[in-house]
Amino acid sequence: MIEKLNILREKAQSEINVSNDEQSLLKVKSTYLGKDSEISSIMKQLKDLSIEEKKQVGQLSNEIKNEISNLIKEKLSIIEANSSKKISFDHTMPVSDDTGTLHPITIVAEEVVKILKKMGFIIVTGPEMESDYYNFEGLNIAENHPARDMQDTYWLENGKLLRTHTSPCQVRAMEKYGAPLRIAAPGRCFRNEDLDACHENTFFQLEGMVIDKEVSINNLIYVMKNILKGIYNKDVEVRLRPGFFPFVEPGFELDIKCPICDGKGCPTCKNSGWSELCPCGMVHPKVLEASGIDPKVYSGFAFGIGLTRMAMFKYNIADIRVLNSGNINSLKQIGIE
Ligand code: FA5
Repeated sequence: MIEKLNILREKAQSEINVSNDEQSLLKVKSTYLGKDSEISSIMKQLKDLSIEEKKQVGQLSNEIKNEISNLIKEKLSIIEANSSKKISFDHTMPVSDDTGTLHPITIVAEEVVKILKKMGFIIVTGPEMESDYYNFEGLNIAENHPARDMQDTYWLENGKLLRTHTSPCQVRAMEKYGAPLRIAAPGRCFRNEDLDACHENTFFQLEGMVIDKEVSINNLIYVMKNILKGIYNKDVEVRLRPGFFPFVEPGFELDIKCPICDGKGCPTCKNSGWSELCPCGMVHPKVLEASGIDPKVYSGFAFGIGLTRMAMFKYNIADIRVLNSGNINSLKQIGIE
């Protein structure tokens, strides 16, 4: 029996060695360790042996069974490791040394987000397909309000619209988190626009909102200055003029001196020398109230940065249409690599 067991041991070892897939290993396992295997039948005959033989044959049988079982486990784990390596390397993938770069708008968005995060803002998002309520009503822009004309909308067959600004994120955030609140919401917006050097039908904004006790215009100006300094790495000349948006009171337009022509006048700034970058203002009490925040306790400010324009000014891109062109050569000319 001892001799037979040793022969079985050798046979099992060599069969495990040549098995290169899970199926053949499971077959080896059933041949040598299964109920009907020769080792099992030897174990069944132990009762007929002398005490001494019983001890020797029993011990050897168990030793061989453990050895075979371990060898099979080891081989299975090698096969598994090799197969996962194969999945992670796809040799059919095209290889290119032209690896591309982040889009200028993405770079600017990430920079603004980083600055705002340092000031304790959380980053939120909202849907590009919005309801009338979040895009207009919840922002104190009632149906038939003339302010709707400033943002000509793409209406969808399901009654929703493509959001015209990131301001709906204000309402969603107030409803979700209440006060106090500090949010930044970067995202894509859509308007039915006549295209020119600084107007696209698809562009990016970044909404910012702070709500707390005793928030003032000074806080708003501090945040805006911090952002501009961080993005342009220099002092940018800005001006604040009154602006009207039904969801802020008072409202302002923050313009920057046109970096394309240095204030001399060009098509990008419509020859005014100034470019509108970021409307802002103190949140209208009606907007706070509609979202369940008590305007007697809390006040706040909000701003909507034109990220697309910010990218134009940072990289001296005179025509906004370059940014949506998907033209890699244009990106290379901008010098981001
Ligand atoms: C708004 O969209 C307001 N929601 C901003 C706001 C937020 C006001 C919070 C007050 C408080 P406006 O329509 O001006 O405002 O757009 C904001 C910025 O988006 C503009 O200054 C401009 O930089 C950019 N922008 C607007 N329309 C276009 C366009 N067609 N193409 C490229 N950029 C645009």
